[in-house]
Amino acid sequence: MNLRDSDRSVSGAEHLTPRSGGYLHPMLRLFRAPFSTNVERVALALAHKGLEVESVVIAYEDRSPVIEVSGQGLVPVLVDDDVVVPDSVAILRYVEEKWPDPPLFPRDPARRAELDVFLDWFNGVWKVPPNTIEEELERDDPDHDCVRELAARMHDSLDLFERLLDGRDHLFGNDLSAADCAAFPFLKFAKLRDPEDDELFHRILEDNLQLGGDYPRVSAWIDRVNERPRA
Ligand SMILES: N[C@@H](CCC(=O)N[C@@H](CS)C(=O)NCC(=O)O)C(=O)O
Repeated sequence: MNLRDSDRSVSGAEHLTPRSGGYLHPMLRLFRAPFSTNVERVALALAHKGLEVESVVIAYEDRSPVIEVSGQGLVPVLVDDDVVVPDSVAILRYVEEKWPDPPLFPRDPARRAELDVFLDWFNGVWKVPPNTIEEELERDDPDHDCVRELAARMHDSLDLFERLLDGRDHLFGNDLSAADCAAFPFLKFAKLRDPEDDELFHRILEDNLQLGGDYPRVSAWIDRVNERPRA
């Protein structure tokens, strides 16, 4: 999506100056909201690439700044000069294409395809139980059997992540990749939740991903990725 010159002024949002210590791309802006999992995906990726951004922090009660710039109301949205990129995974791919080093996607086509499959699975399959639990709990008469079944599915998925981390520091190898950027902001709730963050979706993640001392590799990976910088 192209952004016309006349659209560049965005009102009603708090503009932050970039944090110190990195390269400031003069035309890179990130529309974000506090505690957003999908924004954190992008913040990890941008920091990995050494890119700094001007942040435009929106409140969910007033999406007008992000709608004005992207035609839709969800964050993150990355604005690079006259290119507007909504959607966290699309942003990860865009950033990789434009700033390939250090990489977040494998250069080998087969390994790249495996990572593409993981990203589709995480968004299209793994996220379904927590999203459905949230929808159920927001109903007047939640189906508690359904919630219990989905909660068990969430917890069982920890086995898979524990195995993905067998013998390596990150989900797709020893180095950070787009898989870690995509999964960490959700899985981190197994250990970490900001006390100020009381979003229902995040409490569902926290409640149903408890490690209980059983997933040492997942636990160490959460600590490892959490130490990384965010843009
Ligand atoms: N597929 C989008 C989803 C974006 C999304 O759902 N963003 C959330 C924040 S994590 C949002 O803007 N929520 C506002 C709302 O749902 O009202 C992506 O991956 O970026």
